[in-house]
Amino acid sequence: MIELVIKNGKVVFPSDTIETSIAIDQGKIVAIGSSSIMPRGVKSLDAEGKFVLPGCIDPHVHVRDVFMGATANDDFFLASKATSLGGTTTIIDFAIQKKACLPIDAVQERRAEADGEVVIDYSLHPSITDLTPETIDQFKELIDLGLPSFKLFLVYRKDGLMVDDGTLLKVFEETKAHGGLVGLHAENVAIIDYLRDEALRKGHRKAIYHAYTRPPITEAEAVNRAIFLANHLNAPYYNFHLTIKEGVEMFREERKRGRPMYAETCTHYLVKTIEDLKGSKGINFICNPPLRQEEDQKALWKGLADGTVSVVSSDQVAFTAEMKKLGEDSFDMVPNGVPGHEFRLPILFSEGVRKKRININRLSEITSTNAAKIFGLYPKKGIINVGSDADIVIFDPNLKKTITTEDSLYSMDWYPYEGMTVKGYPVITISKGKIIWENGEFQGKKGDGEFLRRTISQDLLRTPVV
Ligand code: DUC
Ligand code: ZN
Ligand code: ZN
Repeated sequence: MIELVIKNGKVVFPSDTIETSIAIDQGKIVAIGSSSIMPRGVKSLDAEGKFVLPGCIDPHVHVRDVFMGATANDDFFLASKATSLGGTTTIIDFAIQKKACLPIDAVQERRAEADGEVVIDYSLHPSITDLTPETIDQFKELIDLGLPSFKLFLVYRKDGLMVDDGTLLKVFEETKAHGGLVGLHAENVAIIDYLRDEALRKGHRKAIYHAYTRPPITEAEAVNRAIFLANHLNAPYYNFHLTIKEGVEMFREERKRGRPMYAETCTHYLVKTIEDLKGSKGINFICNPPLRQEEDQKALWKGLADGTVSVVSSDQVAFTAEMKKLGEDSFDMVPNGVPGHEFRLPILFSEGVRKKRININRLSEITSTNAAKIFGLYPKKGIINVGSDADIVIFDPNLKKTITTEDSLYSMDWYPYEGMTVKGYPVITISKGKIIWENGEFQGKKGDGEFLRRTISQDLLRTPVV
C-alpha cells in the first residue's frame, strides 16, 4: 500500500483545474487519476470541494534578519512553521557576504542557522557586498554548489550592503558566464540620500516622509539602469520587489523583445498603499521600496494577470511594532520590512481570484510554479506531476478568517493585514508527502526540511519562459 491518497480535489495544473486524485509515496507524487483507479493508501484525504495546489514557494524572505538595530522576531523553525500554515512549502532566504569575508562563508553561517531547524525545504540567494578578486573567483563555485541566484543591493550604503554600478556590471558578467541569475534591490541611492537629508534638515520626520523621499523616479531610474546594463551584456535579470507602474511597463517592453527579464512584487504592494504611512501606526509600514499609490497597485495586478510580473513573494521581515519604535522620532531610524508571510496565499486568493483579477491557475503560477522555474527548482517543486516532490496545499475556498495577531506563531504584535477578512484558506499542508498542518494543528518536525541545490535552465536564462 502506498502512504497517502488525496481524493476528489480540484487539482490545479498550469493551464487546467481537474477534479482528480493523487497518490503519494516516499515523498513523491506517484500517480494522478480518477479515484477508482488509485492504489489504496495507508491514509486517505477527501478533498471534495477544495483546491489542491502545488506547495507555494516564497523566494524572498529574511528570517531572523538583523538590520538597523533590530533583530527579527523569528528563527528558521518558527518562520518555516508559520509560513507552511499558509501553504508555503519552500523558502529562499539570503546569505549576505560580510565585508572582508567570502560569500561562501555567509552561506555556511546561514546554513548553520537553518539546517536542523527548518520544517520545510529551503535555499539561499548569496548576496554580494564586497567584490574582491577572491569573491569573483567564487561565482562558479557557488553556482556549481546549487546557488545560482544572487541578490545585490543598490541601496543601504550606511549598512554596508550597497554595491556600485561597476560591481553590478562585473556580477552580471560572471554569473552569465557560469549559468547564474542576478537579482537586484533597485533604488537610486544618491537621490534618496539627498532627499532624506533635505527632509531631515527641514524637520520632516514623520513616516510618510519615508515614501516622499523615495519617490517612484528613484525606483524607475534604478530599474531602468539595471535593465540597460543587463541588456548591454545580454544577461538575464530578476527584479526583487517591483512596486511602480513605470517598472511594469519596462518589463512588458523588454519581455516583448524576448529578453529574459523577470519581475517580482510582494503581497503588501498589492493590498496596501502610501496612505497606510499616514495613519497612527504609519512607522510600522516602512519598507523598501515604500508603499505606493493605487494606480501602481492596478498596474501590478494587470502585470500579474497578463504575464508581465512573474512572482509574488512576501519580503518577510518579522519586525514587531515594538522594534519599529526605534524610529518613532524619525522615519529614517525605523527598521525596514513587514511581517505576515503566512497570509500570502489566502490574501492573493481573496484579492486576486475572488475579485477576478487572476484565475486560480495564474495564482498557482505566481506563488509557486514560476519561482520554481526561475530559481531552478522545477519540476521537483512548483507543480503537481508524477515524479515531483509531494509538496501540496489543500485549500478551502469557503473558509473565512480575519487576520489578527492573536495566534501569531512568532509573537507578532502587529501585521500589515490586521483586520482584513479573507475568504479561502489552506486547511492541509503537505511537505514531501508528510502532512505538516491539518486543520490548524501542527504535525511537522524541526529539521525535516532540507537545503536544496538548484540549477537554472539555460532556456530561462536566454528567453522569458515564464
Ligand atoms: N526591504 C528590503 O530590501 N529588505 C528587507 C525589508 C525591506 O523592506
Ligand atoms: Zn530588497
Ligand atoms: Zn527583501
